[in-house]
Amino acid sequence: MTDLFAPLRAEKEVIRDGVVLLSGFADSAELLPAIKNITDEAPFRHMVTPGGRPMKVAMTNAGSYGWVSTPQGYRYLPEDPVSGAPWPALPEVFLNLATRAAKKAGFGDFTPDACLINRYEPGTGLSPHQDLDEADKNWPIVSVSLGVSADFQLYGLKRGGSPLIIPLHDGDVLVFGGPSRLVYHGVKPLVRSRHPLTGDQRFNLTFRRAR
Ligand code: MD6
Ligand code: FE
Repeated sequence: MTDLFAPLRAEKEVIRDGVVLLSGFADSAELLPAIKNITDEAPFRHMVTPGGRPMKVAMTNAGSYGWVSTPQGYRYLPEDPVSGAPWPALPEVFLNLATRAAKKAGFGDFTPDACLINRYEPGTGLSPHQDLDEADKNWPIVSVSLGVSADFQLYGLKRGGSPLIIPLHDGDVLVFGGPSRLVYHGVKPLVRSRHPLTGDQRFNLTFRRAR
């Protein structure tokens, strides 16, 4: 069938040097069953921050390494500390998507070894942070939004200031790298709404090269 909206959809938008938005690049109907398989093995959990508080965003991981927050700090671990087992492998649909997105965004060959999976409920946001726990910051991060839409906050390389707001919808892919790899960013608290495949929830996948 002809996609009547194809000419209207921004294929690739350079938001700023190193931040590229690929609108509608990912297919949630294909990715959500893979998330279900992963979370059957490694369920979502509310990790505890170094400050001692449970995070509002529920998280889990797939890949050779998984990002964890503990009272002792943030790090990448090859095993899920809850089960002691290795994190579930990156499914082919994940790998394929992350590699194609990085290439399309202009970052060349990218093979992630880690995928952090975030789950947001209405009212849940993520406070501004930098992603600093990966060994080599020359690799980009590929971020995939699924389900309910959210407002992404893009700051600069220093804390503070007023952010650029990027509305992220189901299937949007944001690629972050180069001179913007270390910018501060966050997610505004999720506004209650419904998506046919995720109900009132938003999922986010961030593909990284941890090691
Ligand atoms: C989210 N994303 O969209 C949270 N980090 O739910 C992130 O924290 C993030 O989107 C690094 C690079 C891209 C991101
Ligand atoms: Fe982040």
